[in-house]
Amino acid sequence: MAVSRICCVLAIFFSLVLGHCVLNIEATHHVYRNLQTVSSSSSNQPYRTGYHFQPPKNWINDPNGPMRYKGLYHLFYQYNPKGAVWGNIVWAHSISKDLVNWTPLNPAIYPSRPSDINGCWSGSATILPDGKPAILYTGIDPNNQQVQNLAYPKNASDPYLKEWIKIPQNPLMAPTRANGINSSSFRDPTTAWLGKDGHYRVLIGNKRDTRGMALLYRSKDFVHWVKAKHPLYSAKGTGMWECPDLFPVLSKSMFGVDTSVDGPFVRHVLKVSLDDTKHDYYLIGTYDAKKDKFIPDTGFQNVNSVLRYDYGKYYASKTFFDDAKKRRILLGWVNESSSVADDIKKGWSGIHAIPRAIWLHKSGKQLVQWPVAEIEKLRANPINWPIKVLKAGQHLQVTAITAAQADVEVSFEAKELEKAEILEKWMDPQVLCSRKGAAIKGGLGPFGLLAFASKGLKEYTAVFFRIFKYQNKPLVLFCSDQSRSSLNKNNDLTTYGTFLDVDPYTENLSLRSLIDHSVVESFGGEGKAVITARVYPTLAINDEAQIYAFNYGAADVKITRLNAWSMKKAQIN
Ligand code: DQQ
Repeated sequence: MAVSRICCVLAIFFSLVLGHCVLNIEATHHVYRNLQTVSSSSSNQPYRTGYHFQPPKNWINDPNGPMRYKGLYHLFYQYNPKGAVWGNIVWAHSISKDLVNWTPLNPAIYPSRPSDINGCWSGSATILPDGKPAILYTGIDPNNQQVQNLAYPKNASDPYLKEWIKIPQNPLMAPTRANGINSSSFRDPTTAWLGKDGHYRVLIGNKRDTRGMALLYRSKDFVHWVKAKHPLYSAKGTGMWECPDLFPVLSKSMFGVDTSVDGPFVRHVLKVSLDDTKHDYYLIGTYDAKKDKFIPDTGFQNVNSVLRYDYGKYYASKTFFDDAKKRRILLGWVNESSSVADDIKKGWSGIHAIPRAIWLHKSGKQLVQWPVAEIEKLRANPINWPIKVLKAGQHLQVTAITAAQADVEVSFEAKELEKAEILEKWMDPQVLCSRKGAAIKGGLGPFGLLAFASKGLKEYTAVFFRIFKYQNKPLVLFCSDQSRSSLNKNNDLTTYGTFLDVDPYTENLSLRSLIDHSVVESFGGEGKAVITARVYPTLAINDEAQIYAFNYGAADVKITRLNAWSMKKAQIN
């Protein structure tokens, strides 16, 4: 035991010091070959989450094949059963009745056939017209080629869908000399949709040179797939498109619809996870069912101005239609911001964000996201502040809740718009947030919340607004500043930010933060923009953590609402 621990420590030491085991394969994640089977026994675990999904140990990444089947929600996810870095990838499997409490089952899909012997990578579930589910996933074959495979439940009457059968015809889609597909950039099938012609369609992420694209395949029987001549959509300079997702949204309703629904009140959303930037971007547009083309309202001309689900850490997301509550649910992976050495020490890496309901904003210009209502049943010890003025330079503690595991909703009225700083030139909002972090006093703002604040404010994560005047109109900046979140400077302390489409003349600025030991998931403007941050305080842990409402601007602001709750622990696996 002692010997193996010493070996383990030596392996980590040499790999980190010499760095020779870090292979950056073109395919996807960093590959730390000799750390893929290293386990940890650390009992000091201040960063494990109380209600964000994660398994008891090891590495996780993308959510896969989410669906509701026979009254249960199923979540599969990319998982390394042997260590805290990416590798040995299988589809781990958990089920839930409420998207909050999860029960683990055995891995559902794991390497067992030539068509997936080197890994079972991401994919999606489709509920077929007979009500039975089918999973399309990427397998890595003996030549390390990416191919697409199909699995069916062994027993479709089992609501737990414990066992899956891979069909003998696999792989169903493969790179060949004839189709010219790059075998290391061909992965992550979407949920399929059924056209009026009775043919299924599915998208596969791909790139040609640096042109990212969603390849389209059609099938009559879900087994024989034929590649369409043209991709559904492509954009030059965007690099590999991972985990594409295409789904319909209703133009004037918060209800979700099944993936095959189309018609006059339907708009379509195409989401892609860009391997080059590690962010999830979405385009709103029209799906031309006759030509099998997606026509976005505005395209990918400038990646920085394309809308994102989340302006913090959030990747490889996937939606599914929840037929019980007629809503579309979005799930996403939130990676660590800590060093690989720290991940190995704690023995795990990666969590999932709280499932979000997602719908088209009434303007038609963007999506809105909100944590599923079920999460609210974890709320306890409600705190409700009376309306109060938060004076310039003031911070007030939100007391009487468990600050390291909490849900806080706050709204600010900021009316002294003549005090807003002038923004002469448009600037990247993330850069603006990092130049004007929470500690930099402003005119109107910064005001917002300090999460994971230590006594004396040596550590804190600040989520805040700052209002500028730009071209004579107010411009709202929404930031999450991690620069002081930890005294451990080995963490990624990048500040995140975006502009928020809210008019402070007519609307209050609302913020909801889901705070959970090492994650702060913040929804600005009633879910118009979301920023997720991973933080690892060294002082503000567990009972030592505090929450404040703060205003470091020159103008007073009014808190028109502050509701906060301790969050109970969920069964997260
Ligand atoms: N993760 C999977 C791939 C996918 C990537 C491998 C995205 O299928 O492209 O674990 O994070």
